[in-house]
Parts: sequence; C-alpha cells; structure tokens
Amino acid sequence: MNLTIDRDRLLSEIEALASISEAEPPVVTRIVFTPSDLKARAWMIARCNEAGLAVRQDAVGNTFARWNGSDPAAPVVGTGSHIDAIPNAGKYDGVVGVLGGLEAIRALRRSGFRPRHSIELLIFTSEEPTRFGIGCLGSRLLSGALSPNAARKLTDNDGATLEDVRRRAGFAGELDQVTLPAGYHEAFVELHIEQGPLLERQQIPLGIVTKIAAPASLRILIDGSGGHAGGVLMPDRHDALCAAAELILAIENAARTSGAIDTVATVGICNVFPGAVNSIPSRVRLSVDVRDTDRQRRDLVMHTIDATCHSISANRQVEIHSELLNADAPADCAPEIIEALSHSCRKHELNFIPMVSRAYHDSLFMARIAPVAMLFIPCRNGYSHRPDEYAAPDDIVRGTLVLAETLATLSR
Ligand code: HGY
Ligand code: MN
Ligand code: MN
Repeated sequence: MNLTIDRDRLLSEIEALASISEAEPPVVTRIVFTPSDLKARAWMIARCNEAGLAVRQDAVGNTFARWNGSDPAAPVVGTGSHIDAIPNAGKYDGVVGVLGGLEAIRALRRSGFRPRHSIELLIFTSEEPTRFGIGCLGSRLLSGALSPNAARKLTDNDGATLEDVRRRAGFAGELDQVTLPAGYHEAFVELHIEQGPLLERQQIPLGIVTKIAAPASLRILIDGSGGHAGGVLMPDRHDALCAAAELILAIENAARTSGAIDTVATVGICNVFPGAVNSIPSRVRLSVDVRDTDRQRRDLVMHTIDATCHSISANRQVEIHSELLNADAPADCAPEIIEALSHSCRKHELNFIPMVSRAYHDSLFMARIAPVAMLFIPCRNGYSHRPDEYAAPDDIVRGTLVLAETLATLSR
C-alpha cells in the first residue's frame, strides 16, 4: 500500500479552518454553536462531501463522515476530534485530529485500499467546557456518560439552555437518540497535539497514549458582606476576594503537595462583584479544574478543597457554596489499539514513546464504549490553549501517516 499524505492540502486546510474564528488571526476562538462554530462545521462538511464520505449529524451536532466498508455489518473504525476552541486559543488543538483524520482517509482512498470495516471521521460537539461548563459534551452523550436529562439542564453564561441553543443552531431531534448503540465501534483512534513539552524535549516525533488523566471541575461561589472601601474598618470586613485568594492558594498547595507530579489544579476563572475599586468585593465566583492520572489522588485534592472551604467560611464569616460539575474516571487505552499504533510507527521507522495524556479528550469517554488509543505529535514548548500554539508540518504529516496506516490495519 503506497500511502502518501497531501502535505500542502492538509496544511492549507488547517490555515483555512483557523481563519474561521470570532477573533482576529493568529487568535482562534470558536465557541460551540456560535456563528464561527457553525461556519466551521459547514466548511468541514463540505470537505467531507468532497472526499466522497457520507455525512450525518446527531441531535447535539456530533458530525459523522463515513467511508463505507465492504462489510456493512462490521463495527466502525472511528477517528476524529473537535473543532471548537476556547477563547484566545491556537489553530491545532482538536483540528489536527479532525483534518489529519480526514486526510488519512483521503490518503487511504487514493492508495486503492478498500476497508472491510467502515472508517468514520467523528467531529465531536463541544469538547471544550467554555459554553456549558462541562467538557466533552458530545462524547459524554455518545457514550452515555452524561444522561440526556442532565444535559438538558445545562445552561450557558447567559442562562440559555442547551436545548434552546442547539435547536436554534439547527440541531433538531432528541438527545435520547445521541447515545451510540452497543458495539458501534470496532476501535477509535484520536490524533492530537501533546499539549505538553515531553515529546519536543526528548526529540521524539510521536507519543502513543496509554492513559488519559481524570478531570474534575467545580464552581465555587463566595459571598461576603461587601461595603464601602473607606468606611468599613479591617476587623469588620468579610471580604469575598480575600477569602477567594486564600482558597486559591490552598488549592494550588493541595496539588503541589499531593506526593505526585501528575496532580494538577487550576483556578481558571475568577469573577469579582461588584468590581469597583472603592467597594469591598461582596461576591466571587471561581471555576476550578483538578486532574490526576490517579483518581484517588485527584479525589483527595477535591476533599481538601471542600475542607478548606469550610474552614475559610468559618474563619472569615463568608458563605461558600461549591457545585461539582464533573469528576470523571481516568481511561486506560486498549492494548490492541496501542499495538496497532506501535506497529504503524515501526513500519514507517518512526520513533515513539508511550505516554500519559494530562489533557482530557473525547477519547476519555469513547474509551467507555470502544477500544481506544491516542497518537500525540509534539507542539512547540508544549504550548496549547494560546495563540502561539504550534505544531510543525513534518510532525503533522508524520502523525497523519501513522494514523492512516493504523486505520488500514484496524479496518481490514
Ligand atoms: O482541557 C482539556 O484538557 C482539553 O484541552 N479540553
Ligand atoms: Mn483544548
Ligand atoms: Mn483538544
């Protein structure tokens, strides 16, 4: 099988998709169900149609582009990722797995390969938590990890429900129809940038993911008493932002002192009310992200956060309420898919290392309903979720080539 990746086309498609953004280049912002997301989806569907794939979308907008295999009864070999992007992001997160997946399929078709199992590109809805507060919304629904009822309760920052937003975006049908039938996938392989520095540091072109870390996120609301910045003396204050500051440092400390380098905790959002220089903050809203490859260690950090909230509340006489948004299990990748990827790397004489994914991905949930593994390519300085996120063309092409080889192996 003579596999060749159309480098120029793939790179130009990455640039074209990056230009569909709510922000000026080089910044990519593409929040789920916003005009730029819908435009990007339409652009992707046009590319899949051009490639001769049969395209369908489910009730939450997960998009399937299928190359029918010779055995329609055989379970599907899937690949894909996401095209939604957080505010102030780069052009490669998710996109490399979607456009690389499409080019891998095109390369196989050009090579004359004929799959027995259908090969299907999956573009997941809302992998990022930006709009509805929970990541991997599309793959959670596909895998049954999130119930349709729980999904219906999700609202965005303006209070709009997922139901209203998705229907206004043109996705009819019921969320109950999203869950994939048992045995739908033979395998699922996701190509993604590492979003970390290890591959670049070790000068290794490819990483085969053996485990995906367990994410948890929570929202914390702190209510103090506010007041005039001049008139209220220090002993009489119940300053919500000072309470938040103490809590944020305690969260950082809990991750730093967990006993393992794999524990990470981030307070990515801090909203202060009323936000006036001469008014004591009366309310602070925090969003917290805690991850670890080990679930118990991750949960210990969550317990520490809970205990710290209670002690700060008592000491500072502020109200603290926390709402757990998700606390997912880590996922082990399937040995047979890891072996298929390793075999492809060896066949193309490409060096690789096994590694853990510290970022979460849709594969974390696809692992609940199919054998999965991920293939990482390096990204410069490990940067991601920032406009200077960068993956080198040679790395993108190598990842796409190994993905194509692996899809062929799995779909024979
Ligand atoms: O946050 C993550 O790990 C993913 O990039 N959404
Ligand atoms: Mn991301
Ligand atoms: Mn991603």
